[in-house]
Amino acid sequence: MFDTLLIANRGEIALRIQRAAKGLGLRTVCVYSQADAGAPYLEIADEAICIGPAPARNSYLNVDAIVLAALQTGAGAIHPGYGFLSENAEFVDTIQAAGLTFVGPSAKCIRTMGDKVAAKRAMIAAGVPCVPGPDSALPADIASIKAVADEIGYPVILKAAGGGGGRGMRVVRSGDELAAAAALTREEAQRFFNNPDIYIEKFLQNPRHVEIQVLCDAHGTALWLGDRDCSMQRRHQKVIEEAPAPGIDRSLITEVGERCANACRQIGYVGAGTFEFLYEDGEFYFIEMNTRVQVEHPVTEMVTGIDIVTLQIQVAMGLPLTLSQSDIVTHGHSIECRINAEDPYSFLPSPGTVTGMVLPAGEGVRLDTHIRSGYTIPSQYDSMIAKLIVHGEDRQEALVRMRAALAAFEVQGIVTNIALQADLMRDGGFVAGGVNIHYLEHWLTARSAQSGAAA
Ligand code: MV4
Repeated sequence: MFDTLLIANRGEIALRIQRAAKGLGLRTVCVYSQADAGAPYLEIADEAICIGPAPARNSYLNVDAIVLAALQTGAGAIHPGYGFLSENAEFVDTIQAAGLTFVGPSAKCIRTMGDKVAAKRAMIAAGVPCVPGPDSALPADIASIKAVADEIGYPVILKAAGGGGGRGMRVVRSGDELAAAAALTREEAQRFFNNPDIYIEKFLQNPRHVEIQVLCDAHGTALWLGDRDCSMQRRHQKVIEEAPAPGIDRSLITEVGERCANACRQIGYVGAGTFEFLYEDGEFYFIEMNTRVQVEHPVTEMVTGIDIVTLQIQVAMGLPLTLSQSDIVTHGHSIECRINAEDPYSFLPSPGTVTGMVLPAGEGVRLDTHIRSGYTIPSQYDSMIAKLIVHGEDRQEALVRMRAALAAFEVQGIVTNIALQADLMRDGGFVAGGVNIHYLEHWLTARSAQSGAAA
């Protein structure tokens, strides 16, 4: 048990976690880099500790500085948020060696899910449907690789076992490209992830990205909290997320959700997590598991009424979940638009100082942001400055509310993608629902062809 929580993150998620911690009566400790000095969420922390200069490697990725800050302030637990050290098993080991609690799964589970081949093997054992392809790393000799590729059928995709999130992947469309592609992917895997293992899967040409949220306690309860569609993405950066995924048979979702919960029980998973799937032609295919809370968790909170971050912290305290699967009922529809300080055409980050804000509000509108008038957005971190989330009785009402919220939302003094989000909320393809992972990039290409801007 602990009475003080250190939040090893920044921005909107640092504020989000603080709100949950304070709701539980915990003291909060925030760590910050010199670039984040003066950030609004630091003012409500019981203690704020500067842990280093702006570069993340010297601050938010500095394991020793973060653990030392926890020990110095009497924080008994550390919440990693998302990104940074949130899926770093060594961070967990260091925290636990210092006698502190990590708000998340065991280092063992993080390592297993960080090795995409081991993850696939665990999923197959638990009956979670996976992409066709062996649950083992590829052998070195090209003859064996060709034999596996021939059995799967082209196109295939080669992936780094230590990769994920779109890094270290290569599509191969015919046998004569395979040897060079395998050598390149293996070299990148070693260089980027310090692990040369690669694996092979059938390449799905036009899938949707649908994910299942899970929440498990340390007493054997594993729940799945519905699904999210995250297909609206550009270069592996999600732009819009929604829950539930439109147009998918709910009995199929339930079957996949139950298998995810079963997998959690089998591997002894504790905490919040997300199973990522590709969905194509009515079938689900597991690709990765994220062992952290995700940016888009609010859309699940809006349709289930469950406070995921609060339950994450309570689970870390050793408390049992009082919910059972029959309590998890999703109601209505929720959409999230990520608001970025970026040029809506070039997508280049556009940091600067906010000179004024006009905020959206109204029934079913939620704004998760750490910025305010006068705040200067640092250039060293990702460009997301807010998440605008809406809830409606159905998808149509959620769309109406999102359009109104975006129209009312102003962040003055800097450039944002609010106008782009507003255009997307009126786009026929998106409004129809069920677009695949390529849709937004094609839409941007078509838009730039009309206006000569970057795609
Ligand atoms: C795939 C795929 C098609 N077929 N695997 C991208 C990041 C990582 N989550 C895995 N990814 C993909 N794996 C097979 N067998 C297509 C992608 C992919 C993708 C997946 C989800 C969301 C956006 C994506 C963008 C490009 C490629």
